[in-house]
Amino acid sequence: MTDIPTRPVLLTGASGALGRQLTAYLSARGWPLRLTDIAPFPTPVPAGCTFTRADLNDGVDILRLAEGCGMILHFGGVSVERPFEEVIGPNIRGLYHIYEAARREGARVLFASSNHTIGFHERSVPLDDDCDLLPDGYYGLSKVYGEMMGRMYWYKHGVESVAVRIGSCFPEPVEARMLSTWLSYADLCRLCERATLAETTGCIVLWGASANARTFWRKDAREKIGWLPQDSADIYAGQLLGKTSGDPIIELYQGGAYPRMDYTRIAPPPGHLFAG
Ligand code: 15L
Repeated sequence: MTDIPTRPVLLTGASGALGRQLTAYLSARGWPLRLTDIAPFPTPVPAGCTFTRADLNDGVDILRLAEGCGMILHFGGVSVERPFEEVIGPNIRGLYHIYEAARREGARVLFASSNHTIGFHERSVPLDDDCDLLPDGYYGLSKVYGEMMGRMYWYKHGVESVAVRIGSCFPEPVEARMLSTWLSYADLCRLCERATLAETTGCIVLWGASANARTFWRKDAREKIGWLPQDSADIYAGQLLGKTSGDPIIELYQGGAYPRMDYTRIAPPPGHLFAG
């Protein structure tokens, strides 16, 4: 395995927080990056990379950008809970454009999925990658759609996908829940590097979290790409363990504040710990 992909890598969402981290890490290693985002790239574009402003809704632009690429790191789209009408364009139609481009180019996709695909699972129950999908809002639902789109393109067209259910990818964890869900920037960058360089991946799901002792998540397909997280939220436990919300719904579910947004039930369904 070489350390530099032979074909260009398309990175969507390049101007966002995670996109900028990936750009810095991969361009420093001499990777041929094609960057794109609907927003301008906020700093000078690194040598060896190109940046093109594009809307994921524009299928022609996305197909053109992906020409000749062997990998699409798909971080573009809406990345937090938003009303349905705002999510549908970038995260549903845009995703179709990404997978069509991958099919035409014979490219692999790394899909930035989210823990909000499973946000209505209780924190007390550890999950494997094949758990029931329980999205906690329209954003999480769009990520479920993305994972299913990857499966369909794998079975129908042989397009490889690595769906990463990202926990909380920030410079450092800032509240107690993130002692379970935190993913360091460095672990994310190494994961994307491994997912791109791996000989084959098939269609797999990974939990995007660092090596946190308090994790909610267990088995996944990380051995397929040879990735192991090297960082851990554990060193922040002393300062964060007491930093909880005080809201029983937020504290019950893995998705934290997302299940609580626009929540209109009087109590959780029967069987959930909180009930009764
Ligand atoms: C996500 O999917 C979001 O993109 C991020 O902003 C955080 O809210 C994260 O999940 C989380 O659950 O902490």
